[in-house]
Formats: sequence, structure tokens, C-alpha cells
Amino acid sequence: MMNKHYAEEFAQKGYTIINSLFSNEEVIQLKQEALTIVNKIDDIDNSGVFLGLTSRSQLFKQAAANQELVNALKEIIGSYVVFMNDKLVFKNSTKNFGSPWHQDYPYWQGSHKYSVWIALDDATKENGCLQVVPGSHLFGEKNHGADSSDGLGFVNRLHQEDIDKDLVIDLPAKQGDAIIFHDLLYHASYPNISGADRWALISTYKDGTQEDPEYKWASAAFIVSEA
Ligand SMILES: O=C(O)CCC(=O)C(=O)O
Repeated sequence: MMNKHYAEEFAQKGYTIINSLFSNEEVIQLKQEALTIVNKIDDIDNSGVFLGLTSRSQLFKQAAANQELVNALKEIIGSYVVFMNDKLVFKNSTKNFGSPWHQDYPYWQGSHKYSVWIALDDATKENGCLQVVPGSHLFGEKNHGADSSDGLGFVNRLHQEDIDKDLVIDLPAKQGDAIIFHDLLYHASYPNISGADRWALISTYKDGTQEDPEYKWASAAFIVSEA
């Protein structure tokens, strides 16, 4: 049941939150499934980002089409919603760096995309919750030429001087909460200084009526709502 006007908040701030989209039991299952998938892969890079859960797992495919999530996305995007791809962003005692400030748009280009950041662990300032600049989705596409030579991925990074610290807010989240955000929203995460896991699943969607370039990494894209 829709208990919140997601579209209004999203239009204003560039993000909106669905609390407890998944129960703790569902999240534990997802995390276990993710662990099984990741453990089978030998060449995981240093970024702590792993693409393509849905293409490997029915459980993740079901999660991507979760009805409450799709209803919220329809409010924001319109009636034709396409899932594009998902990724695991796992921070832990070794992958403990904060994700740098960026917009997602430089990665995707084309039509605007809508990502859903789902907490697979409680996320706090100490273990690396998200930080955002509310309303920055209205600032347009910014230059992402900041240095990214540290080998930690995230090749598109905003310049530090583009982030007005007074406007930044933290988005702590409970396990199972979902944060839907616009691909122009400035976002980053804190370093994980806790020594414990802070895993998140990020699923990306688009308006199916929009033409786009061919995305090789979205080969498992599927329609989650057509009407
Ligand atoms: O969970 C995080 O650290 C943010 C990751 C992120 O923004 C991304 O992978 O695009």
C-alpha cells in the first residue's frame, strides 16, 4: 500500500526513502545469496563493486520487481519502468574507503536513470552510510574530472570544491530500507571505520519510453511495469 508521496519528495530533493522495503529475513537471504555469488568469482577488483546479481539469481530478480518498490518507481518515473542492472557495493574491514562524490549520470548517459540503494546491513556514519546534497539533481551535469588514480574504481568523480559542505546531509539507513535517487544527485559514502560489513545493493531503472544507447552491461534488463 502506498503510504507516502514519493514523487513529491523526489522532485524536490532528488531522492526519497522507502523504509523497511525488505524484512530482515529477506535481507539475510539476499545477503547470503550475494555471498554465494561473490565467492564463486575470482577476479573481483578493488572497488568493492560487483555488477550483475539479477543476471545470476532468481532471488535478486524477484527483489528487483518487488511490488512496493515498483509502485514507488511508477509514481516517480511513469507507468513503463525497466530494470537495467544491479550491483553490490560491499564495504568491510579491508574495502573501507568511502565512495567518492559523484553523479551517476556520467556512467549511464542517455535518458535519466533512477537508482535504488538498498541497505543489506544497517548503515551508519561509522560504517559508511550515504551522504547526499539534497536538490543537487537540479544543478545539471557537472564535470567529473577529479583525480581517480587511487585504483579504487569510481573513475567519474566530482571536484571537492563542487561540494558545499553546508548542504550535505547524511542518510543513515536500517537493514531493508531503500533510497531511490536521481542520476544527477550528488552522493558519496563515509569510510567504513567500524571493521564490520556495510553492504548495499544498488538497482537501476529507467523510463521504458525513452530511447537510449545500447548498454552492454545491461544485458539482463527486463520490464518491471508496462502499464
Ligand atoms: O554505497 C556506496 O558507497 C555508494 C556507491 C555508489 O554511489 C555507486 O556505486 O555508484
